[in-house]
Amino acid sequence: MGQAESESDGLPSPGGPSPDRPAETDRLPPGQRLQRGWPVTHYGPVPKFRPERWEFRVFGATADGDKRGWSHEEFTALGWATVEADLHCVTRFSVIGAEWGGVPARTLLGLVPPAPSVTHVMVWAEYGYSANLRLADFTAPHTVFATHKDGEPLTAEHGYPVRLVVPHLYAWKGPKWVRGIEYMTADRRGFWEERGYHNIGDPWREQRYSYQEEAGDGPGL
Ligand SMILES: Nc1nc2c(c(=O)[nH]1)N[C@H]1C(S)=C(S)[C@@H](COP(=O)(O)O)O[C@H]1N2
Ligand SMILES: [Mo]
Repeated sequence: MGQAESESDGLPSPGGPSPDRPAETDRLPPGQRLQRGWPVTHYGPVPKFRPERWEFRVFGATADGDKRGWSHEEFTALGWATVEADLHCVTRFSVIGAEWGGVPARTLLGLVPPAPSVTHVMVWAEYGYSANLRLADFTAPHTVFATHKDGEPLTAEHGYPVRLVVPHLYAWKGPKWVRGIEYMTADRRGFWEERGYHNIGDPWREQRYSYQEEAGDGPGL
């Protein structure tokens, strides 16, 4: 789980931009290093995409109490946008400067409004992987259900057909192979949040592990 890992091996904190310090470095949160290329990181096997069985579901506390589902064809026809965003893995590498294309999370929220009492969203992926988000993290303008990166469709190992990108949180908060979202009226831990990782996961505050949580950061373990 990494609890034994040193908390003090971070890079010196970046100052302002300078000619001999590339802008990329200024975008590195504390304790992260710049990663060239794009490694594949996940737990478990890569699921096989079966379009005829695939559905993106919205359920839980919707405003009208109904569930909603989109086929792959329908999902890819929803309003599209591009977002420039970095990916910070809690294992300390960061991929800087990707252009993600897909459906902004707030677009989905507009299409299927949550009940007023909704405070959190659980994002569900294949094989039961999940990540919980505060509603404000979910509705942030750059939170996107990505189908493309740098103009190319995602590859299977990077989450095809749909993955979530939440640029301001550690990347485990962005499930690959997303299958649906659940509106919640109280917080509940997702897959890694139940297994020693921080309930919020802000890389700029180095919220890596659940033992760092303070009162109000998450439900009891
Ligand atoms: N379904 C699923 N999504 C996942 C994971 C996973 O194990 N399963 N791992 C997360 C973690 S820890 C990281 S760092 C990113 C890595 O994304 P990448 O493989 O596209 O770089 O995916 C995230 N999304
Ligand atoms: Mo990660």
